[in-house]
Amino acid sequence: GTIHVMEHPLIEHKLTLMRDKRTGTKEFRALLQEVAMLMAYELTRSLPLAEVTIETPVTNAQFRVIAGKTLALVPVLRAGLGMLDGILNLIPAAKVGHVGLYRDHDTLQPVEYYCKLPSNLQERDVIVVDPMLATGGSASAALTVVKRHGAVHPKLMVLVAVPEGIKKIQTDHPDVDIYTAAIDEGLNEKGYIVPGLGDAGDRLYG
Ligand code: HSX
Ligand code: HSX
Repeated sequence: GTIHVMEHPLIEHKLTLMRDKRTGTKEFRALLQEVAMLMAYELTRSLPLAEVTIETPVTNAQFRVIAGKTLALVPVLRAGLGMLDGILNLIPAAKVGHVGLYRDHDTLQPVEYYCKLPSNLQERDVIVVDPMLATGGSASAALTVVKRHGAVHPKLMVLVAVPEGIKKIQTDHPDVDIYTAAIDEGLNEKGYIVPGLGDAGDRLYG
């Protein structure tokens, strides 16, 4: 898949504020939703349009509306929820599914603990949403889940990615395009993204 780094001064500025450890929970939450909305704006740039006839108060004429499949957003619990409302601000008609994953302490493998997805996933444009792509274990597992429920060529939208996680997704899911606001240096010994912004779930929810 292709990796798209969504470069925009507003996205970069807000992400920098989020990286600052002095930024508190309330502001961090607001910034993540704002960045998610801006990323959704960029990501939807290539949506196909179709001609429709519209009766204006003056005349009938041809105009264009978004065509094709309804979007389905799948935030990975729990940090993915931090981006959901921002995206829904722009795409209110999107369907939403939830996938919950935790890491098993013995096997270190992601384990699915919750899964509720919209019907007819095979007919939708599915976007898996999670702020951090670190080792890639969680996102890869979430993509496997949505594919098992029918998703075709789902997309992955993250805030910060590292080369390790990108490589994992490209190996496990070569059909998946990744959209990120930044590619950071790498992972430290604890699996945290460097320089990163810490644990997104903890910074969102404490
Ligand atoms: C980590 O993310 C582990 O798999 C945890 O179980 C999971 C927790 O994420 P969050 O609830 O903080 O978003 O990689
Ligand atoms: C964080 O850990 C994020 O929200 C993701 O769910 C996960 C990323 O870690 P990894 O599975 O890519 O290593 O809580």
